[in-house]
Amino acid sequence: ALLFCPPGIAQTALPRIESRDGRHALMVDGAPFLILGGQANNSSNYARPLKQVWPVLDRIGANTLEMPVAWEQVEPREGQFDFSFVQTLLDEAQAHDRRIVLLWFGAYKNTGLSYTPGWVKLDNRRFPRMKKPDGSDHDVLSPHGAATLAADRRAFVALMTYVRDHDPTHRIIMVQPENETGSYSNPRDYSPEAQRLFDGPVPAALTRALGKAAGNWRAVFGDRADRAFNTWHTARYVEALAAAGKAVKPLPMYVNAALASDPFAVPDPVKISSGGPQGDVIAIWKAAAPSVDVEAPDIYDRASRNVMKHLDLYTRPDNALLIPEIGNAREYARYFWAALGKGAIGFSPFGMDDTGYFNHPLGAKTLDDATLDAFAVKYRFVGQAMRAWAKIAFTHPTWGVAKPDDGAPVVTTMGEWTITASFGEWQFGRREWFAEAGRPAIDSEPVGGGIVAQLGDDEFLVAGDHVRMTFAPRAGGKPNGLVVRVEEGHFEGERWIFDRVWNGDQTDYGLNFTDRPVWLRVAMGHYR
Ligand code: N0T
Repeated sequence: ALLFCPPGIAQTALPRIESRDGRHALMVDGAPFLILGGQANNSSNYARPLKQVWPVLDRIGANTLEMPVAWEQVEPREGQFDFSFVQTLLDEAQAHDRRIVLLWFGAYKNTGLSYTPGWVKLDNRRFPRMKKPDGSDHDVLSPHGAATLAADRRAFVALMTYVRDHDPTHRIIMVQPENETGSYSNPRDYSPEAQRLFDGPVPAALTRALGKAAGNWRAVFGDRADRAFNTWHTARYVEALAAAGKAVKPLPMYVNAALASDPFAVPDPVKISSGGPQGDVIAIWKAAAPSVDVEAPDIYDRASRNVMKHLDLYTRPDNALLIPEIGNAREYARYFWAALGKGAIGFSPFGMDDTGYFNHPLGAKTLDDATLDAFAVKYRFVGQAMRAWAKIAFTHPTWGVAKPDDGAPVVTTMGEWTITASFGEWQFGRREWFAEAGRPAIDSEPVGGGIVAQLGDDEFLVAGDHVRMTFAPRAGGKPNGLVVRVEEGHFEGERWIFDRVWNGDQTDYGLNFTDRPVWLRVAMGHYR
């Protein structure tokens, strides 16, 4: 349909998020894509350390690099822009055949202003910090600072303009404006100007979106008012960047959250990064920031119950699940399967480079082989079928599982069939038959997980590692259900290639996925 396409100019489709029937896909080059990502360390955004990033991405089989670009880096003097690092990044991403997710470290970086240029840091009159209740400065910029927003937005628009003009093939597939917005210790700005806003009415767009009656912030939100207020205004600030950036080049944009320590509780507004897009305030972000496509969790909590709850909170008909950061320690890798089963469009451990920095205890103590392999085995396996899985997950019911901390089996029902994932099993028989053999070593390891896609009423695609998947008729369902056939195969592009039939020891005691993931197609049926 592009009639006057100048020769040599690639007319590839823009990346975008597509949503249908409550499922989502990140479309890249016109088809569903799964980010098998790695995020570089915070200070790796310069040409020299970038050389230490690619070998780690190669090692784990990542297809995408998440890389910061800092405001201080591109606008060291006001109005003078230098995008040479962005060009280096584009050139090297091309050479290494990787996609890029660009992280804009602007006014907010883990809430603080450390990535702003010196001329911003040093001018508190023009770029005011938040005030604490006692009137003293808090080291987070106020989202009400009009000059801050204007300057931050101008730099972000300059970045997006550079991207528009220098990345015609869309190697950069997503953009994250700011990083972990909000404010720790001080739930909102208590300056007189902010106080005036706080005493005024909640914007109708917000009360309408939440189905609440009109009123001022305290009246509408009670003791959650300070955080709700800062959430709205922080989201509006980010919306201004995202909208202006998209007007230049409409790439998908997402925001990341420093999460609540207990996703089941009402967060303490003083302890949480108040204002950020945590799971309990996604609706405020959606109402305030329509140009932001996705709210996303940064997972640095090892407790399986909490991780699964965070994943649930961000999996919504109006929000694609994306894990832009997760600790790079080995025990986090199994959540890859859980995320994929929830239809995730991307997954990315943090700190994936060879600069020698480790954010332990958040992530790994060191990137030794066992740590890297925990991610690499999964990425290489799914990577080989990436386009096939991304399309299947966009168009079919899926389920994923990761070994819970207590090692207990996890069960679901899909149509007529109950699927049980159990962990720490031998590949033969039931563990309890072989008490004298002790327990398999993996029984005490934080490994194991898998994914299931329901391809038809009685047909499933299954994969995983260190897990036993058992398919059985659901209780109270149609009688005489059984496993008819289990095929192992692989994908060439989107096409299924049959390799062998599993039977006998391989199927008598469930489908035992070992340290080597495989794709299985399971046909179930009912005999008459
Ligand atoms: C993350 C990363 C980087 C007591 C931490 C996590 C990244 C940022 N922040 O390495 O700084 O840029 O998005 C904050 C998690 C706080 C947990 C505190 C537990």
